[in-house]
Amino acid sequence: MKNKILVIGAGGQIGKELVEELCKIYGSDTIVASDIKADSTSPCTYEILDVMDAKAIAAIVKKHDINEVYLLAALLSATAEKFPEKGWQLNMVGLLNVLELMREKVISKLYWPSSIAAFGPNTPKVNTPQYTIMEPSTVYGISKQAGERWCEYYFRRYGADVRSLRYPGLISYKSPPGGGTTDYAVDIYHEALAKGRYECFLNSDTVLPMMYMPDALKATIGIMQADPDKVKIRSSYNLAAISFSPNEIAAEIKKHIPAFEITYKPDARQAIADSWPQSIDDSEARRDWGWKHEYTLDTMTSEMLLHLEKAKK
Ligand code: VAH
Repeated sequence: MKNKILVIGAGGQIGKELVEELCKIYGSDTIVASDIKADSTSPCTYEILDVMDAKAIAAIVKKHDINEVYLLAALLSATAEKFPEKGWQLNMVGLLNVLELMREKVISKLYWPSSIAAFGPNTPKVNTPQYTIMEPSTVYGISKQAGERWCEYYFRRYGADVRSLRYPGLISYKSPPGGGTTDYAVDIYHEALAKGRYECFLNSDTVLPMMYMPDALKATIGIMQADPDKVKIRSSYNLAAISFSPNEIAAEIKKHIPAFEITYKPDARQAIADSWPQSIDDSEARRDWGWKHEYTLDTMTSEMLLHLEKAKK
């Protein structure tokens, strides 16, 4: 029985930490990490892989007897606005390449991340429900909304066991963010420790849904381990933890670094953030497969500063 797991996009903000966590749970001999660039630090077997190359994916799946795939390769919101064609191609062709392996029964389970970016400016902004208006205004969001439709289509038409979560902004100390609009919430911790000040590229009152990486990893592995009958939504589940604005995270940091100063200089990413919800209703995920978050802004800030401080020594 094949039971090996392939992580595509292992070099990204989520991928690096997901590979570490999967190796802890299943053993590093069960995990194969892959990305477009080499990585000599990988804790498990590593392959260079372009997710746009369907034959290369199939060859690695065959070579390593892969049964499950976590597909994380994507261009995020801010980067995809700079390179719209590449953003669309990478995010969509990559997904369809792996969904086709599901249809052919070459692999039996797939995790693919959507995002709150799949919502748009006409979506209700507070406690955004699972089912609502979705008119994303970014290439990244359009690719996520289209990807959700394809996931549900392949489930209904071919029985593909694909599972998905609409991630909020993710915050971690282990790996840098990768060109997203929520990256400020990672950069601010680094700058607070390094310089005691931070110039934020969003307005002070821009509230966005966010999540500490350990909670995101718990949700990602949790939905993949869930009994298939409990995964009732096969487009993508809303997923939530905390929502805050730049001035709220700055106030939390000031509890630890009283002299910390924040200034605001909104850039093109403000329009992207303004098109997204402020908070998410994830009651379906909590009801169907027992999701619950652990970290608050307070506990996340304490952990982020503690680990970043340690890393400086
Ligand atoms: C981005 N971090 O900013 C990603 C995420 C909800 C935001 O999808 O593009």
